[in-house]
Formats: sequence, C-alpha cells, structure tokens
Amino acid sequence: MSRKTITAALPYANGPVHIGHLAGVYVPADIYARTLRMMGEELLFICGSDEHGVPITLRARKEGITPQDVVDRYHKTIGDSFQDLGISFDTYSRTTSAAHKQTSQEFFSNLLEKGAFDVQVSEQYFDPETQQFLADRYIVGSCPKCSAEGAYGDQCEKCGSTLSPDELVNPKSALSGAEPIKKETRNWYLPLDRLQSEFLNEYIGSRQNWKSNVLGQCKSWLNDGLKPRAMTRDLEWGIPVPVEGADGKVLYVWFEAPIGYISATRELRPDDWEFWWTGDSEVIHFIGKDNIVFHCIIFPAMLHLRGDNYCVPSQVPANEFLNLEGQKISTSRNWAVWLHEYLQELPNRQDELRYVLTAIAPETKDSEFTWKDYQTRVNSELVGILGNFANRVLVLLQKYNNGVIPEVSDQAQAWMDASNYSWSIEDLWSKRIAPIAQSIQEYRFRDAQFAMMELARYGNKFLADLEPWKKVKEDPEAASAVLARAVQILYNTALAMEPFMPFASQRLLDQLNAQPSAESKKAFWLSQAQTLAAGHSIAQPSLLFQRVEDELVEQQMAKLQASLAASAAAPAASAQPATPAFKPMIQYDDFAKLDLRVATVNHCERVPKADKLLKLELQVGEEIRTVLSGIAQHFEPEAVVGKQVLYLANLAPRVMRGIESQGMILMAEDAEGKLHFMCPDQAVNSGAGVA
Ligand code: B3M
Ligand code: ZN
Repeated sequence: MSRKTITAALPYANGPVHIGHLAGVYVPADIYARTLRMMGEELLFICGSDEHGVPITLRARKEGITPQDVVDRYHKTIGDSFQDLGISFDTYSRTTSAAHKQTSQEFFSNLLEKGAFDVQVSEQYFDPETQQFLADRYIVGSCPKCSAEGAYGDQCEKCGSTLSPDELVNPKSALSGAEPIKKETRNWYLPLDRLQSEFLNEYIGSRQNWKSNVLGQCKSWLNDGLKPRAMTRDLEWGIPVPVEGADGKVLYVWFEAPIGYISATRELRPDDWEFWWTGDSEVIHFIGKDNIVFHCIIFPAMLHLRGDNYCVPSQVPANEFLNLEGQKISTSRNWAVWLHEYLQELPNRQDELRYVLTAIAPETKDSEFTWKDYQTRVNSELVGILGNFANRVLVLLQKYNNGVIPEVSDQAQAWMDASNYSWSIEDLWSKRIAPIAQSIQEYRFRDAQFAMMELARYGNKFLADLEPWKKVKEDPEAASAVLARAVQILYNTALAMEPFMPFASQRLLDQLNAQPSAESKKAFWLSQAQTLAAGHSIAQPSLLFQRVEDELVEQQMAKLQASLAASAAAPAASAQPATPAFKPMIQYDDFAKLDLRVATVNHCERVPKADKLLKLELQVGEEIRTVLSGIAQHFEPEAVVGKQVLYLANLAPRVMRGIESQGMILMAEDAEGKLHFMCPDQAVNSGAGVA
C-alpha cells in the first residue's frame, strides 16, 4: 500500500461552510480518511482555509474591514465547526501562513526558472473609477451559457461553467459598478494549450478509475481545446509574484490555493513534507464539481512542470451539488443550513447530520436535502433500526444475564442452526463487513453506509426471528445464546459505524464497555469480524439517538423562509424603481439659483460613530470646502481621494455630528441602489462652473 496524501478542498474563508460543502466534500473525505487510517494505511488528511481571492476582498469592502479581518474570522469559524463535526484532518492550515507564501513563491520561481510560463502583455479589464485592474471575480454580469445574473468573470456559480470575462454579458465592475475598460498589463501564463498535447491528454486519458462525472467534465474541456491561462493577477490581496518589477501583482488564487495542500503538509511535517508529494505517494483530492478543472487540469499541469518527481493527483472523487428544499443553496440569499448554526441549534446531533448527508450525498448527480427527510431518516433509520437494535440487545442482556455475555452451548448453537442462523464470524465479515470496506475504498459512501445499516437490519431480523424474550420462558440457555450472538453483531456494527458516525460509535462502544485496540480495528476493516469474549460485562444502556420532533423541522423551515423573505425584501428596500418618479416642474430662475461646480477631493476620512458618513475636503478653485456625504457604505475613503465630483456650492451649511458641512456633492444612484460619482470625462480645473 503506497502512502496517501488525502486533501479536502480548501474552503474560501469569506463565509462559513454549509451542508452543501459537507455533503460534497468534507464528510466523504472524512469517512475515507478515517477508514484507511483504521486499515493501517500511511496517510495524511490535509485541509485549510483558502484566504485569497476576490470574494474575500469583496466582503471586506462591504463590511469596511480588511481582508485579513475577514479571513481571521472565518478561518476560526470554519476550523472550529469542522472539528465539532468530527472531521479528522491531520492539519487545518491557511493560505495566509508564512509557509504557504514561501512554498507558493518557490513553486512559481521553480516553474519560472524552467521557462514554464509565457509572459504575455494583454488587455485586462480595468475599473476606471477605482483605477484598479479587475480579476475575473471582480467582473460580474450575465452568464452566456445559462443567462444567470451575477455570474463571475471566471465562473458561473449557477451552472458551474468556466467563463472568461469577455464572455460575460453586460459586464460590470464588482468594485464600483462601472463598466470595465481594457488596459494593457503583463502577466505570466501557463501554456495549457501546449501542455494539453504534451501531457494532459495522456494524463486524463489514462485515468481509468475516475468517476464518470469527473472524467466527463475533463474531457469536455480537452475537447474544447485548452487555452493559456494567466497565473498572475493585478491585485493587492494575495501572494506577491516573486519577480522584480512585478509590484502590484499576485499569484492567481487558483495557482496558489492547490499549493496550499503542499504548504500545509510542509507546516505539519517540516522534515519529510516532500515525501508526501513525490515518488509513489497517492494524492487524492476530495472536491466539489466546480473545482474539477483546477484539480484535474491546472494543478496536475503545474505538478508535471514542477518535475523533481512530484506526483500528480491519482484520484479526484468530485461530488455534484446538494440542493436545499428544492432550491440551489445560495450564500448570497442565505438559503443554506450553516454548519456552525446547526451545531449551535442542534447540539449533539453531529452524527445525524453526517448520516443524512451521506445517505443523500450527490455522488453521481445533484441531490436534495429537506428537513422532513432529515427527520424521517433520523427517526426511522437511526432511532428505529440502529438505536432500537442496540437498545434491545443491551437491555435484554442486562435483564437475562446481568449484562454478562454468556457462553454458547453446542445445544443452543444447534438450535440456532436449525433455525437457519448458523453462526460464522467469517460469514459475518465476508458477507456484511467486507462490502462496507470495499465501497469506501471505491468512494461509494452512500452504498457503504447502507451496508453498515444492513448489519443493524440483520441484527433486528435475527432477534425478531429467534425471539429470545419468548424463548427465555422455556429455554433460558437458548435465549442467552441468541443474545450472545446478537451482541457480537452489535459490536461489529459499532465498529462499522465509526467512519460515518464517530460520536455514536464511541457511545455504543462505551455501552458495550468495549475498548477495541488499533489492531482489532485494523483486523475488522481488513479481514475478520471482532468478538467480545464470553464473560465480558457490558455497561448500562442508554438511547443512542433522540427522535427529531416536528417542531424542530418547523423551526428550521421557518428560519429558511425568513432568510428568503429577508433577501427578497432587501433589493426592494435599497433598489430604486428603474426610473425614479419625476419631481414637479420648476422655472429656469429656480435652476439659475443653483451654483454647481466641479470640485476635486483633496482628502477623505470616516466620521467617528457615523457609519454612513464620509468627510471630504474639497478644492473648489482657490477655496477649500468641507462636506459630509452619506457614501461611507459605498466607497472607501482612499477610493474617493483625487476624484473630481459634482458639487453644489451654494447650499446653506449645516452642522452634522458637530461638523459643519458646506454644500453637497451630487451622486447618481442606479437601480440596485449603487452610488456613482458624476465626474467630468476628463480632468478640469477645480471650481469650474456647471450649467
Ligand atoms: N476555495 C473552494 C471553492 O471553490 C476553493 C477550493 C480551493 S482547493 C485548492 O468554493
Ligand atoms: Zn451559467
């Protein structure tokens, strides 16, 4: 068995994780890592926060905080919630770490020295208002493939298509809402077109055991013909490009984020991290389908170019998407079940969530989570089958044998054999446990969990057929023999539960008063069912799972509806009607009274305790004027300095927050409620009249 480097997609640290992330990536990855660890495989399970990228800077702007504040908040929220859910990473790192900066810059420099990049001057989209280049995610518009609004310049989140900004319909800058313009800039491109024929066609073509949904997507990209893609961007937030003269440029987030797996390994294992990424290591990436191109095309191309015996991903078991109550999960509309909120509102129900998400996992096609289904599966499967089986065996063993596992006499065994329950530990393993292990190793976690539940179903049928509660009256020894067998089925069920429901597995082992060794667990997963010896005393039984009552479902549904109502109401509150109603007619003399000027913003700052106001110092010809303006939630002070604005110079001054505001700057407000400066199309002398 070669060593395995198992990774789970690095969640963007611009918000918490939700059940879609869990079902798509983290729960299956954890089931896989836990099982192989118990099988004794040499492995590392790697993850961390993806802390660069435009969504983070967009949220920072929206909240008036720094990108580092954003990632610090969500790195903790995400890391804590994964831990509470029992996701057993060996490390949960982050891409703002020093190790990551070093590793990704070294990786880039290594490729640069090999001449792997083509430096191209290209025209990039530029925001004329904020004077910044726009990375793909800074450009939003309608998706050319599915017409969804709010598609990004690199990807449509609705249909999963990979896009380029030029394809977007009606592109706008996500920074200022302005129409982006093209401006020349120099970037370093990965020649994916050349790499396709050199390496990628053969690499993808030889991935026989990859899931069809993954291979399908890869082959469609290859059939379309790969194009060179810039691995650097003109952005402030990110890993600086380690090249002289590349100031203001950072590594493309999808170049450095996958390197985050390597840097996290380096942090965890400073002495032998390269061992896990070279030679015959098996790299296995757990991701969602929207990350396939980056993990199956771009990152393998990078690793191939890196050379030095770096290994390319051997398996990428990507899942499809999970929907919620008939709709796509949407972070912007808060149509989601957030993990940290679930853990707060439904304490000690981690296993229920893990179980349900595995049972409905979108392994081959999109699937659906509903709270009603959650309730049904918990109540009828976890409580009704698994919990019921455990409770019956433990209670009856306490009742008939004081909780001690009895010997099984030949006579009692003969009776069970005659009842078609010939007992064979070998059969129990080969027929009921081996299929669980095999399904897990083949990334079929739904099947694996179903096979695990089959153990409990078998146990329930065993009891129902032999009815020890009746047999005990005429033949207590036979009844005890049934329980002696049933408790072995239960013990193996507890062992089989661990990858799926680690908390409940431990609770059940505690009730069995069992402390299986690592060797015993390894044997369980590789070769034989385990037994508790005759004479072993179990502990006091208690219910493994609690029922989900209707009010829990009602509460969660009400919460979702409230989110929907809130997000539906939000545009109405801020958006203006397409054309605001016209005001009553005025006479020319009324207009002539207005003294409108062009003013230049010399300085701009926030107003303490006034989160909507900015204080601007305006140059108006020879005069300096101070104006307070309610634009603080639309613009950063530094984005305003230097602008020429439309200024109403003869509006009577008024004092706000103790500051005298002299006049007013005039802004346009668009249909989404976004504000825009009314600037002259070229610089004019400040104080110039407007009529
Ligand atoms: N941050 C997850 C996403 O696309 C992305 C994964 C990076 S894994 C290197 O939501
Ligand atoms: Zn689309």
